[in-house]
Amino acid sequence: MPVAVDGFRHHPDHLDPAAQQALVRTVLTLAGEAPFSRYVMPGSGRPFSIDMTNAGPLGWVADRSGYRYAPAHPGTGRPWPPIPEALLALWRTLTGYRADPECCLINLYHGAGARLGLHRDEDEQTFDAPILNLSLGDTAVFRLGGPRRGDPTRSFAVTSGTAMVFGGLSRVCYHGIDRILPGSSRLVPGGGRINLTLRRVTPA
Ligand code: MD3
Ligand code: FE
Repeated sequence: MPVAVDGFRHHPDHLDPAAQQALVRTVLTLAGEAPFSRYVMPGSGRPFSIDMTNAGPLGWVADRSGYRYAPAHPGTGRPWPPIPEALLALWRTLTGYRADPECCLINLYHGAGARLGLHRDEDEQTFDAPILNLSLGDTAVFRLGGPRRGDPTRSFAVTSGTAMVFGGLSRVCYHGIDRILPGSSRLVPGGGRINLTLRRVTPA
């Protein structure tokens, strides 16, 4: 356990190589239906350095007017594809939460410049449910702080096949991805890292 924060659980190698490969294929199939987008940040309009898409009844989207959950893909206008069964099974096992997630955000990190600044996940209507996070492909340097922006932070490497559960206090902690170690895995075709973030959006 590299970091002790209440409610945080870290499971390196939770997914074996065959399960990781199957999940990558599932995600790429899903992205055929709901293509990756490069969102821009509200206000500044600066693009994120990662590509995103979603599965589930509610997808997380960003544009100049803000961050929100939407029932349809902003580009195609079609509903997001359902969250794959394999991911629902992992959610049930690892979180034990009484209701299924409503959003599976899929982040694709490509190349050395891809990062995600320190932030909190706070666009949800409830923080009662934990967040389940799965990493596939290149190793990421993950940073975890406390519930306030100025709190001290720790960084640690997150490798392919890792599952992390953010419940309790950790649910409201600042976190981000400092950088990706390019070429550290051959799992994702063309290189890079895929992160799956499963969230409950509305109260169960
Ligand atoms: C800690 N994604 O999509 S995952 C995100 O790997 C996001 O792509 C990063 O942060 C990624 O919002 C980091 C780890 C993560 C996700 C949710 C959390 C850490 C969290 C919620 C609360 C505390
Ligand atoms: Fe986050």
